[in-house]
Amino acid sequence: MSELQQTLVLVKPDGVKRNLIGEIIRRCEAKGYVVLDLKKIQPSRALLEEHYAEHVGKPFFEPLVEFMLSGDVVAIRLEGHGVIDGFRSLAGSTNPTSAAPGTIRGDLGREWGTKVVQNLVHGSDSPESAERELGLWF
Ligand code: IDP
Ligand code: MG
Repeated sequence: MSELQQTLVLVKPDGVKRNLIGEIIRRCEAKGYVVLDLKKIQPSRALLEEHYAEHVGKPFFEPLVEFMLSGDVVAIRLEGHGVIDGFRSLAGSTNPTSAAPGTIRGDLGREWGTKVVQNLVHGSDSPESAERELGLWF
């Protein structure tokens, strides 16, 4: 059985611009997870470079940071038993073209021909990432 956890969810600039903040939070709450804290911010480059440190040096790193700088982001502290894997499951796989229908990325996302894939949300991928990322954003 999974323990009570918190994870960092981000609604990326594409989700904010498309007015999908409510729909994304609705799916989290409908699943039974609890929004403990939430804020809409324009992140700094320094925060984004820390947040995405694992991707430094990859070809999509700079486009990813530029994309995340292109508008407001909503940061959510989400709580529930097993929420780290559970939110990743709600979000769907990274590429929205192949993400399963029923998921946030599968139902609401698509490719737009951009250098970095725009896929609406971020979710922490492990307890270590969740602790690190929540510390950065909150
Ligand atoms: P995740 O968001 O599903 O955890 P990561 O591998 O951590 O995926 O990548 C971070 C973000 O970088 C993705 O959500 C996506 O926006 C972008 N990205 C990842 N891999 C690629 C790629 O191969 N091409 C373009 N963009 C990518
Ligand atoms: Mg990731």
